[in-house]
Amino acid sequence: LLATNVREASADIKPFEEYQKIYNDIAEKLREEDDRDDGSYGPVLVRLAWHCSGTYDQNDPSQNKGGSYAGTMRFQEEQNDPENAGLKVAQDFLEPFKTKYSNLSYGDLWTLGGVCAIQELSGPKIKWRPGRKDLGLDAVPPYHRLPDASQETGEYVRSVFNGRLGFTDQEMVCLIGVGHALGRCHVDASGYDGPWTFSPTMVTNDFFKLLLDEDWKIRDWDGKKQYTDSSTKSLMMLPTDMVLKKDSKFRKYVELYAKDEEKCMSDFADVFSRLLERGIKFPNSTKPMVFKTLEEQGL
Ligand code: ZEM
Repeated sequence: LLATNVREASADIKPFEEYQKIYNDIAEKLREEDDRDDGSYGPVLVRLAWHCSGTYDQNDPSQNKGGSYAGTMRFQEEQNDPENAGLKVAQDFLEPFKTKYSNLSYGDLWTLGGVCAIQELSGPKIKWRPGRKDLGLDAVPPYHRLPDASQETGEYVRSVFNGRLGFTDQEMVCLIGVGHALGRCHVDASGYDGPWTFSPTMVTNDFFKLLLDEDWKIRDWDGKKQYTDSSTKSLMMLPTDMVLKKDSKFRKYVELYAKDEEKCMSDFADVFSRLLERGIKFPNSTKPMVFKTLEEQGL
């Protein structure tokens, strides 16, 4: 990464125990509030962490480099990016902790929210570092950096994950497939409809198995072009998801992750952690933190 393309994280951070407390607060709220979709706000928190990070562009030397550092999705200007439709729910869910922990930045809060959701939904441990700072309106990244689900070529998906975010084919397959084990599409947000898996509140490698094993047909409806499984007609795939099966360079990793859940989870933990840190340089004094789940603490 080019040196001009990173922002320096603050070395002035709280001790580990303080962040574990914030983690616990978020996890407890996740456990208590089940009035969303399949019973959890976890998936939308993961999507918020991804969308605040996924605007990073390694080739952009300007102030609008994007990434999770600046917390700019708090501004209408970034919320109005059509790809961010529906994410206000996640921001509102986390807002009380911004008030309670007054010097916690939005970037730290939203990325920690994603880490907490992954772990509490039985996912792997995600290493996380604090020190992001809220910046002003001039740090809002331009639109069209986040991927458009209607694009159905490997070239397009690579232009986002490799071109801008700097991930390999294997890393992008891992990120998309584990991310889309969780949650669902909402007609009133993206225009797409339905979940990818039968267990949308559990972090699994099921997306990869279903993508390979099911017979996916274009759904017959008057909504956007999406795919549906022929056997139950209750699951969905986006056009960009289908690319992972059709492009042979992606498909070999789909096959790998469908077969090897352990590798899938450890690769995901590593790449998701790096996604949340795109465009940020942390001081050597800031060591990666690994939080205990509520269950591990007997809470
Ligand atoms: Zn998603 N994603 N995503 N994604 N995503 C949606 C929902 C969720 C794409 C995409 O357009 C969409 C990654 C990559 C990509 C999650 C996590 C991750 C939705 C539905 C769309 C349209 C939104 C709605 O209607 O509410 C595209 C095109 C991607 C890449 C090519 C990556 C990477 C993710 C994390 C690692 C999650 C968890 C959801 C479910 C949100 C929810 O509210 O349930």
